[in-house]
Amino acid sequence: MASQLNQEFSALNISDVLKKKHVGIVVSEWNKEITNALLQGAESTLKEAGIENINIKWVPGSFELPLAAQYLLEYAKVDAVIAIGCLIKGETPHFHYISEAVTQSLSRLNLQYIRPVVYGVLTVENLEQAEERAGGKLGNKGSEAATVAIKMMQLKEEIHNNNGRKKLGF
Ligand code: RBF
Repeated sequence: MASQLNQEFSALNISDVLKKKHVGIVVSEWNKEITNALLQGAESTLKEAGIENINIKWVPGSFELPLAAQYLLEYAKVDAVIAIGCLIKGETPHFHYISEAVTQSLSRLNLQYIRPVVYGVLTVENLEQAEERAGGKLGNKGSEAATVAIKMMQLKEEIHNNNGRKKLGF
């Protein structure tokens, strides 16, 4: 079943602007069969949009995603970062602590660096729910995260260029 975001994505223009964009992906090794499927989804969606500059960095677990994202934002050339992880509630009593820390920290990076840092972290009850969202019947949330990154980069271009008015000096 195609997700709403992916349906919208088909209507997006593949522009020259997007081809020049650099996107970072930070991805967690925990539940690697899931995160790898999410990564494949994200990568192929970016490539379909014409984005070839993709910098992928693996981290040990979801808790490490915000710092790795910050490394990319600070030390590499990236216009957006996608964070991919999979937290399974049944497997960790730390679930709430880790998911809250990751969510808050990634959220903060968006505003700190004024660039999209997209949340592609599954927070699910069990492995079955994760599989459904990593290329199963509920789509691929990695692909959706890539669509969000593309949309936000386009939004920035649109507002930044301000329909040409800025160039006229008004
Ligand atoms: N990281 C994940 O990405 N997903 C998990 O489901 C997950 N479960 C964990 C369960 C326990 C008990 C611990 C200690 C860590 C877990 N982690 C998980 C790893 C965590 O994100 C981080 O890599 C480590 O805590 C080291 O900072």
